[in-house]
Amino acid sequence: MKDLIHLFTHNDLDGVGCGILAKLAFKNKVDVNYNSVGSLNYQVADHLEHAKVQDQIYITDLSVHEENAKKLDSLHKQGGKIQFIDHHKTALHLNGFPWAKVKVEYEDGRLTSATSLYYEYLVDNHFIEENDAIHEFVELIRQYDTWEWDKNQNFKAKRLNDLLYMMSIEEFETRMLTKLSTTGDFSFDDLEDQLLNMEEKKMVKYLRRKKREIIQKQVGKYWAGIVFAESYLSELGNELGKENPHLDYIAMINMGNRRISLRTIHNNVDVSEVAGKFEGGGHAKASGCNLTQEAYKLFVAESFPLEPLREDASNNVFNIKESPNGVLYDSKSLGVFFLVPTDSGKWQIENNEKMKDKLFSSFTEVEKYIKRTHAAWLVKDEEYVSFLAENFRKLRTK
Ligand SMILES: [Mn+2]
Repeated sequence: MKDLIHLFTHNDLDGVGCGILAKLAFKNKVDVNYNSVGSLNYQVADHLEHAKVQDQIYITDLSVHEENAKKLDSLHKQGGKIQFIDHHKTALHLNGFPWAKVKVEYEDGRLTSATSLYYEYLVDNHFIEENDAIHEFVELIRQYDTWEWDKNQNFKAKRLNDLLYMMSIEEFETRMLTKLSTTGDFSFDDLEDQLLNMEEKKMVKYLRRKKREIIQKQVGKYWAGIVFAESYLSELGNELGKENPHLDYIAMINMGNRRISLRTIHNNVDVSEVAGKFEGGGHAKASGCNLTQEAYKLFVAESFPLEPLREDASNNVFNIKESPNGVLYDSKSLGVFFLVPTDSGKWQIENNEKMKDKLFSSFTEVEKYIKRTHAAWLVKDEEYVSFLAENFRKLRTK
């Protein structure tokens, strides 16, 4: 009489959180099956072939297709114990079945996660004993899965996710089960802290290197920042996007698996639309697609002869963006650009001692123009100060 309880769940942090809670509650009576989005339906269908009516089946954090839903429903009608718990909008239609509970947000507006919903289910049914460590563990996962951690700058949630990806699911489970079985707060031990710190240092170095490799290129109607990368893609896409607001999106190309990851920080750009052109899709702000022949030509072959962008000077005190005293940029093609605000709040460009006629509605617009057309970069304070001194001297001797 083994494996009376079966849990089918996702293999990401939120799904693994459900697996850990199930093991805390049901100990060795539960068999946990971790799945990718693509493998869940296959695994569930396979299990239903020989499922016993007296067994309990849980499915969390991933949705079942119609055929499986029908099979689950008929098993349920025969007296089968089935509980489906999810928080994805795309699964809401399953709420029509008595065995499904899909909830996207709480009454107070906070977003749910599969782990938080499954925890509440286990508590309500007295399957698990509450403690502070479990409470915190569940909340960290909920914040990570819903991106609330980013708004709250809750790096403990981010570190919990990093830790999962640094080891096997089994090792992560074992570590978490030990922490959650003892009283006290949820915290990382010395070894975990060291591992996480080392990983963070590695990431910072990697991002610094990648920032020097970014190439800009117009692809269709959008300006893309192109970089070859295969690690820390979500952090890299976010940082490159923030540092290059003049680019519509960032394309991170992995030559090994022939995939492109697309990220944007702009609300008016939909990268799932771009991905759709290359056998891909996803969300408006984060998508992925294949490195098809056409994508290879546009993103790789045509960008190969182009030089990487120069980085803007950091740590400036005087030559800073939107400065009312003017902002100085340099470029390989046309030399220095001095961006100056006009009395009416618009911006103008001085290049080679000549003021251009064109007026730009904002600093963002004028910077976008010189960066896109001349790959200009913000110069260091020293150059800015000597530029201003030189201009002042010229004015006096006129
Ligand atoms: Mn989830």
